[in-house]
Amino acid sequence: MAVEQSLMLIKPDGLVKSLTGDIISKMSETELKIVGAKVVQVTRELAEEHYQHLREAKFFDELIKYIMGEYHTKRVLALVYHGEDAIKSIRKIVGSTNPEKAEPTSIRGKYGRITSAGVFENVVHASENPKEAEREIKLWFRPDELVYTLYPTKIEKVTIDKVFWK
Ligand code: IDP
Ligand code: MG
Repeated sequence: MAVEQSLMLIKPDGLVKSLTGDIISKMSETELKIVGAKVVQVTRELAEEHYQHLREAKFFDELIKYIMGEYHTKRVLALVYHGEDAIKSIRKIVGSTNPEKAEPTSIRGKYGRITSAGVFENVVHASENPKEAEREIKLWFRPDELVYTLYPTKIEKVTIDKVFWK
């Protein structure tokens, strides 16, 4: 078994149905550690980059609208889990992509549905393999938003406008 990390997203349907607590409780069965967490308003750019492997799928436009929150709420909870066998153990708890085929006690089996438009509203995302996990974690999080330095970093000098409380 390898120590891994995985990106988990509680999608807009999960947030609007107040499932965050239930999902995080269920995740505690894995004994993995949360090493990053934030609420994100997903831009089109982030959505299309995240689901780049599905660009040709016939449900792509609907999927982008779904993850951007057009049907529920414009919020996604992004979490990074770290620990032994993280990817496989999370995928098991999450269940199959199609919520109707997912194990009934898995997160997607319990809470997912297929809409009349054919969108799989399956409540959560979980990385499929270590390569995808690395790509996704780097897409969703900056190094300083994680409590562990999971991947090599570099320092660059930049000048930026930053927002402060008045
Ligand atoms: P995964 O989320 O289980 O890794 P992917 O194949 O990577 O599954 O698909 C990403 C997301 O696209 C799914 O979670 C689901 O929301 C949506 N999706 C995948 N396949 C279908 C489909 O056949 N019809 C409608 N939506 C789908
Ligand atoms: Mg996937």
